[in-house]
Amino acid sequence: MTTETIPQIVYDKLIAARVVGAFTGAGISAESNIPTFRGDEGLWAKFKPEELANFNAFMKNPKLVWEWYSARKKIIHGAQPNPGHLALAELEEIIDEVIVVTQNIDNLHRRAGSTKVYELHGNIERNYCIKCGENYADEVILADELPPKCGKCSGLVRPDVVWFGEYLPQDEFAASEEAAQRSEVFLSLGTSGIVYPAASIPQVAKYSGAFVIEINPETTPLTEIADVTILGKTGKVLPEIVNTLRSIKRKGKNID
Ligand code: BV8
Ligand code: ZN
Repeated sequence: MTTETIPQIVYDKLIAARVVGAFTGAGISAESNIPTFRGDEGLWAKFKPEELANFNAFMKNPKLVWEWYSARKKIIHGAQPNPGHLALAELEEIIDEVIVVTQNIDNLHRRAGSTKVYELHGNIERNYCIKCGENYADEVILADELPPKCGKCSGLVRPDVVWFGEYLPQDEFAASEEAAQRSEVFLSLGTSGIVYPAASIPQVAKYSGAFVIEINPETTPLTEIADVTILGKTGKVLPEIVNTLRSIKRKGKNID
């Protein structure tokens, strides 16, 4: 079912659930003024992912790739969690267990207060030397000329994100699959659902019996497996859902 409003079944399923999983993409951070990847104002509008978010492009032109990442780091450093991130974190006060599986590298779920977050595509606030593995914080990186070199072995330093053609962190991915298998309700929030193997996570939830709720302004390939697709922005729909759940819980408490 695709709808612009929040159907009652969403509340019925969430209020009865003990374990809720959430799969998030760049769309949940759009209202924090972080550009998404696809769509006309998206990051990829100006160039192809292949040109920048991959290791060969990095080795061919590390300065260009670093200019793109340092620009994104600055946007992300200035960004705040928005009402969508905050509502997802607040859900932990209502549901026994909430697990967030994110494709995003902006760290906004943790900054919003979510306590169980798996980052499938890494975290832009972390960097490491490709030669000796030494870790570097952004403050050090952004103070240096680009591309940053390792202080220990003068190897090239890269952002700790998963590029196209690279494997996802195995432990994060396995934990995300396990969470999807346990979820009674599974939310797909602000993702175009086209990047694999990440986009297989909502499908694992579905085929393990979860009730799947998608929140996105447009339909996506994941709409096919969603039980309900709410066509809207997460910054508006999630707070509405959480506030209503809270009042249902309160009423329930008053009744017994
Ligand atoms: C890999 C990090 C194994 C870097 C990113 C099948 C199986 C396995 C792999 C593949 C496969 N088919 C193809 C592949 C290869 C590739 C892939 O999936 N390509 C796609 C493009 C077809 N996958 C890989 O390469 C992966 N690795 O497979 O390793 C392997 C190893 C060696 C050899 C072979 C295989 C690695 C993929 C990870 C790439 N890294 N990011 C960085 O960020 O710089 S991907 C990038 O896309 C981001 O992580 C992003 O999160 C992700 C997905 O995009 P979305 O988050 O969904 O964002 P998007 O802009 O697309 O959509 C936003 C949505 O939000 C829209 O629907 C919009 O309507 C909505 N929205 C807008 N505003 C709002 C909103 N929603 C709610 N509220 C709003 N206000
Ligand atoms: Zn080094």
